[in-house]
Amino acid sequence: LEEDANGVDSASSGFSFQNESKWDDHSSYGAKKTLQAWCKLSNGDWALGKVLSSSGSETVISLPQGKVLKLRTESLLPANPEILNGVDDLMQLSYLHEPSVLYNLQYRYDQDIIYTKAGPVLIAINPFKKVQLYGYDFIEGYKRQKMDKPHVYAIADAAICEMKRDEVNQSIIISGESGAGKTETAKIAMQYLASLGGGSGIEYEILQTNPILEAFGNAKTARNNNSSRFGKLIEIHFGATGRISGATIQTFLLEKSRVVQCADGERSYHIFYQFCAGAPKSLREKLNLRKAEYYKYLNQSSCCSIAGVDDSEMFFTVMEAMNVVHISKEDQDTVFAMLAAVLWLGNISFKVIDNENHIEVVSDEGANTVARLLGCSFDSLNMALSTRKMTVRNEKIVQKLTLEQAIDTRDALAKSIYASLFDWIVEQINISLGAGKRRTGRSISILDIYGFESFTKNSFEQFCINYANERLQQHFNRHLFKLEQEEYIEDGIDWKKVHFEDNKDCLNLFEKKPLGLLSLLDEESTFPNATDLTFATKLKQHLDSNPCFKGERGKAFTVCHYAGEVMYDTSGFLEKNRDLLHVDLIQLLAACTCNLPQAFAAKMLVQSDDSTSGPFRLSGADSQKLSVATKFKGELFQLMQRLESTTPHFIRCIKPNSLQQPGIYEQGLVLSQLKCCGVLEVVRISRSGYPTRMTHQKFARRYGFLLLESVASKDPLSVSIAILQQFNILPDMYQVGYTKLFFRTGQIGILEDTRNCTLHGILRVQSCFRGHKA
Ligand code: AOV
Ligand code: MG
Repeated sequence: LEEDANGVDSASSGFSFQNESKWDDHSSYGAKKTLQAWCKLSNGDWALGKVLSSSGSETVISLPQGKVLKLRTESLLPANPEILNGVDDLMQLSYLHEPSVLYNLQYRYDQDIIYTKAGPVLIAINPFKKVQLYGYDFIEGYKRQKMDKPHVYAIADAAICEMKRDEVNQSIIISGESGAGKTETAKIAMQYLASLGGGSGIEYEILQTNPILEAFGNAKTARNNNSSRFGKLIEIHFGATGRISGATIQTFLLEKSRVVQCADGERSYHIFYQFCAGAPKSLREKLNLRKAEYYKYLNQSSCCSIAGVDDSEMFFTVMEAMNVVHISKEDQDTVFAMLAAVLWLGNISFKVIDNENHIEVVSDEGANTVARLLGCSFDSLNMALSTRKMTVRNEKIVQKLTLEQAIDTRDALAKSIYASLFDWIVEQINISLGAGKRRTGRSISILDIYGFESFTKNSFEQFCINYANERLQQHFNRHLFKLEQEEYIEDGIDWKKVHFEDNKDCLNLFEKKPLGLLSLLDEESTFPNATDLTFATKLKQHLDSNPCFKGERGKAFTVCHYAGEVMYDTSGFLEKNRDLLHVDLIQLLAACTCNLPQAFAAKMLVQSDDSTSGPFRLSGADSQKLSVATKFKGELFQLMQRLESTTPHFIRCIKPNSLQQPGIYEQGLVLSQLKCCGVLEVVRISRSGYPTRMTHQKFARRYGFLLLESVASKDPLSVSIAILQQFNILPDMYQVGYTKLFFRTGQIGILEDTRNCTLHGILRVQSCFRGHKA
């Protein structure tokens, strides 16, 4: 059946696609009278029924379980003929509407065919199990173009071909909500690119960055057992010969709050558990390492293991990978010492020393181990965690900290050590991948960021993650809807605009100055007396009239994202946005005898220096730097600019159920994801659109010599029209614009074939002739 279906394309199947209304969402069964029809059940799901009888306004259908229903004819949607079951590309469906798309994807999913094309976009449905679609044979199949079914490999291959053909950098942009399969898909694409080889093992090195970055940057969340908590762009460079010459990895905003706190049932970063479970005895003794359950930062969420995951085995995989990317044994030991220091920081305890709740650090195993691992004395650690040096009216004073302040200070230190460690590792990887070298060739970038998130409680992290997804959605819209349609309109062809959900209003809500979410957040962050509540109130004051914003009671507000509404709790927003590490702590790190803390401190000082000209300044504080949100926004803008200079290839990952289980296909969940990324609209534009286009000049030059009769007027347009007529290209198959000719899929093929045959013919005659003369 699969085979049959692929042989059918919409132009030749007898379901000619010139009749626009038949793939209109609203074209009801009534006008079509197909043998089967879709009806919506009371639970919102769609069911396929056999039509028993139809009398104008009422239709009787029988459903699979033997149920017979009498329904209003206009409530039914026509079903596709069975020959179209499970087509490779949704473009081939005669009736394009919600149930037909859902059914087609499910039909394939049930047979473990997880990839389907939606015009130019690849849809990937997470199988939540091993599927036999990868590995050497498949890679070779796609490389030799022997396989042509939709696949990540096919996308990667297209990127390679277009990079070579057009000499333009390419990007593979992977999106989808949390747990949809972006990271796995990115790895599959990398696997294909790596198979091109590069010499001296560079391709293997590139693949081995994955286990390292996942260990340090992924964690179990309520949505995904292996959720990325950072964004990643990997740019793979190719030399003149088409082989891999190196790579650069750029990461975006790691969720560092997770190091000190995570929700029930979630975990901190994988590496902590892997380390506790897998470190060899000598290392355990040296670092005074215990089981994960012993550490407060790890045991607070009552979840230290993941079903089916062997943390201790993973530790060896990560160590091996670190060797591959040339992180020396010595450096690895320092990395582990930093991890242990972070864990022991969480176990530091304080004792209250007066009736004003001032504290000092207890000199126990926790504090002494931290001091030893960082390379500082207990006394300096105690000073840094229990006091704060300040300048008040030109006088230096030492302020004692309360228990609450001390805990915050300790946690801030743990977070900044971990985040610095993460950045340091990425830096080492980049050095090893030759990121610093001058590049001459082209590149393919793969983007894998954290997916859209909506939990019961959403904080600053979700705010940033969802903002990033909003930006990415804009890029997707721009390329698939806006630019495409603008080109048609600019060139004056007859085009009925396809509507799409533009998310620019929501982006505006975030980015508008001075009254957008980010600006208001920054402004509030500069007031020392501001609180999370005053911030929420301020948002309500200024944004309540914005249709994408809803004020909520207390410290909350709601944003209407392209992927759904999310209510944010402003608790901690200001603190996390300021992200100030007090100089006392930077000085503590700088004075450590261990080289990594020193390096971290040096970097922090440079960063706060760099950004003195930035818009963010916390009055009264002795350091100034960009706020987290503003810095993130800048990074996203840069990312978008970089992507704009590439030819994009889009992959949309879809999560079939919220249970992370194989074989379960929840229609409602899939539908909402298809809707928010505009899959139906993409298919509609591609199907009615004109993917091939050529200027009049180029067209006349390329095919003009095929004309049998000479044309009276030699201008390119007249020549072009004459060619179209001679080849009998049907008027529905092309349009003539002011500067270009636009063709439907496949139309230019006839001309190209004739051209090639003719050229070859001419060449043969010429060589014959030359042979004769000789
Ligand atoms: P994400 O990257 O989109 O979420 P992942 O790529 O981590 O999602 O996928 C989640 C899980 O789904 C993986 O750990 C696998 O178990 C499974 N999975 C996904 N794709 C495949 C596949 N092609 N074959 C087999 N299993 C798969 V997040 O990072 O949370 O947004 O922030
Ligand atoms: Mg991921």
